[in-house]
Amino acid sequence: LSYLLFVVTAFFAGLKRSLPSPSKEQTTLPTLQCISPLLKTVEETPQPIPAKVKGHIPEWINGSLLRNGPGRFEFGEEKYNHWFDGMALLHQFQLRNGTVTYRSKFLQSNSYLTNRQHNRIVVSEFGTLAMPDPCKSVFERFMSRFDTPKPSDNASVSYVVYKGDYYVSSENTFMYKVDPETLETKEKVDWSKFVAVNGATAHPHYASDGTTYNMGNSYGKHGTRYNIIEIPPQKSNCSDTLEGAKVLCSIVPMDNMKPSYYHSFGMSENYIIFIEQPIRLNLMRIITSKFRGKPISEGINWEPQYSTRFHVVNKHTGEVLPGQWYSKPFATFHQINAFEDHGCLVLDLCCQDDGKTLATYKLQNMRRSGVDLYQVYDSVARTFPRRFVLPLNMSSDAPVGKNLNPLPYTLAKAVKDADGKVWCTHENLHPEGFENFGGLEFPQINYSQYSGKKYRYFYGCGFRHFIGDSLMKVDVETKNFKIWQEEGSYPSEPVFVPVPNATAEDNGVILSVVISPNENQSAFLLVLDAETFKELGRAEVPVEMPYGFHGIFRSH
Ligand SMILES: *[C@@H]1O[C@H](CO)[C@@H](O)[C@H](O)[C@H]1NC(C)=O
Ligand SMILES: *[C@@H]1O[C@H](CO)[C@@H](O)[C@H](O)[C@H]1NC(C)=O
Ligand SMILES: *[C@@H]1O[C@H](CO)[C@@H](O)[C@H](O)[C@H]1NC(C)=O
Ligand SMILES: *[C@@H]1O[C@H](CO)[C@@H](O)[C@H](O)[C@H]1NC(C)=O
Ligand SMILES: *[C@@H]1O[C@H](CO)[C@@H](O)[C@H](O)[C@H]1NC(C)=O
Ligand SMILES: *[C@@H]1O[C@H](CO)[C@@H](O)[C@H](O)[C@H]1NC(C)=O
Ligand SMILES: *[C@@H]1O[C@H](CO)[C@@H](O)[C@H](O)[C@H]1NC(C)=O
Ligand SMILES: CC(=O)N[C@H]1CO[C@H](CO)[C@@H](O)[C@@H]1O
Ligand SMILES: [Fe+2]
Repeated sequence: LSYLLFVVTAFFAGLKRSLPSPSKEQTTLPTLQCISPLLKTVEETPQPIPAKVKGHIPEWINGSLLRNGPGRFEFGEEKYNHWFDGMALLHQFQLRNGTVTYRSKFLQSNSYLTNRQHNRIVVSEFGTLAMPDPCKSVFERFMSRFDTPKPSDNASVSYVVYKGDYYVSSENTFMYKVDPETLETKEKVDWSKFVAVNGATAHPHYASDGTTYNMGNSYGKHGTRYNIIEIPPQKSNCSDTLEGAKVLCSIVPMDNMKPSYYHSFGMSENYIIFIEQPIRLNLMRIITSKFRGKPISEGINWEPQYSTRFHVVNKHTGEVLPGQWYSKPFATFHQINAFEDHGCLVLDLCCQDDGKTLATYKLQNMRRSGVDLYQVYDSVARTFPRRFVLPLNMSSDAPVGKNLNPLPYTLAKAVKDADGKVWCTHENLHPEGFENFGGLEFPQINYSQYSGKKYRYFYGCGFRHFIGDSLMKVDVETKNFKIWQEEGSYPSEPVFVPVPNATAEDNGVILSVVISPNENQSAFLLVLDAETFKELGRAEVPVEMPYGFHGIFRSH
């Protein structure tokens, strides 16, 4: 095999690998490979096509990897600005008895259908403001600025499961139920019809009894609230979709007109952990965005004058714990895991020291090339896995100024101030040298067995580019890590699939979809042994696929 496979288990202290594919000439600035072919509109593949298997795909893998992400970036002459704006393309890699088939379909959302019908962008997206219909009169066009923006329903971020049904979700009001076998779009579901929230995140948590938890904001007459939502496990009677969902508890923001943006939240066996971070939604700017001719994305800002605060809620009672846990400002999109130990919460997160990333992921930026591309990439903070410890069980006479973390295996600190606030300082969940791989995002664990529990391994993508360019496995005990990478290859979020009757946490495989901007390199589904991180096999699919966001494995 002519590809490059790095498996690095050693401590990386000494390793000095220069950053992304540096150009040969010493004097020139670093460059990055142009990835615009991975950010372009593609055709759907509605009928399953067979993939060409190389190596060996274990016969016991029986099910499908379902993935979501943007697949169409323009209608007619009008183009989206932001990576998150592209229309949802649903992918399915079906694995059966060592063979693989692929299919994909566009989500038939209202945004998609309306835009296609008009052959222009009618529905505004996160980073793209739909322009008024040019056929309308000047007066009508002016007045249309005062309409409330039509909410988009392009659920392009992830697959989620509620009551055993599959949905695609972004983080707004609407989700779509989809048929995981055929990828057909089924009914549209409006969160606000079931529970008093304006939407929910694309990253719910699943408890072992099937109860699902999520979070969403509400903007009522009493002000803005962050709400924790509980969705019951089964369908009872004829109750469908989200019936029975309820608000478990509401949390008051630090600043009513500037609530935090959150992309996910943490959950341990007994607690929900909400991280109120200094990425703020400036409601005034968002409400007036259309009038001011700006997309919604411009109302979201990094405001590091605020600290980051942790809120802990008892999942069974809905009670918000009285503690005040804070940290210096950081931004987080994905939590890795959380668990309880000796009266403390251990919280592992992918963190950035600065939260300006959202604004940088504009398509215009990502489609640059060479030095230009490198410079924009380099301006974005890297994301690193970090561990925080929150002592839950502090008596009021706990000493001020002392580290209250009793756990011997982590250097994370929690120090109480005279005013009762507890300042938490993280421990890096990675060794030195890890920086050279660009940090880690898209974290995944052996979820069904270890979510909310003490665990040992997580997986993720390294980001020496705007998109993932390696796969990693990190051992949180030793902090050793393993890596898979290949020149010119961009792997997606790694999804762990356990071997039947597994005895070890990492008995199973990692599935990831690998794509390349090189014309001679076909897209493929990569299957790694999760334990050794060595390739078992790959299934090549001669179809263009853009880089996507999240996926889920559905076993048969
Ligand atoms: C995979 O699952 C399907 C559906 O349950 C079943 O019909 C099939 O026999 C299974 N195949 C293998 C190889 O286990
Ligand atoms: C699985 O594939 C093998 C050959 O690769 C074949 O011998 C076997 O019959 C297949 N099993 C099923 C259940 O299709
Ligand atoms: C099921 O339906 C019956 C009759 O319609 C109703 O009395 C009962 O409360 C329902 N149960 C649940 C859990 O919704
Ligand atoms: C809280 O602290 C007390 C005394 O330090 C201890 O006995 C108890 O187990 C702790 N609670 C939890 C949930 O760990
Ligand atoms: C996690 O690991 C255990 C073995 O410890 C295995 O039984 C289980 O199926 C795995 N679950 C998932 C979803 O990976
Ligand atoms: C896994 O466990 C099931 C039931 O516990 C058993 O029937 C099956 O043979 C086992 N499979 C393997 C591969 O050991
Ligand atoms: C594929 O193309 C890339 C650049 O376009 C080149 O660097 C690489 O050597 C080619 N690989 C093969 C196997 O031809
Ligand atoms: C207007 C709107 O809600 N657009 C959404 C389209 O989908 C992306 C990705 O999920 C969201 O970020 C946007 O908010
Ligand atoms: Fe996400």
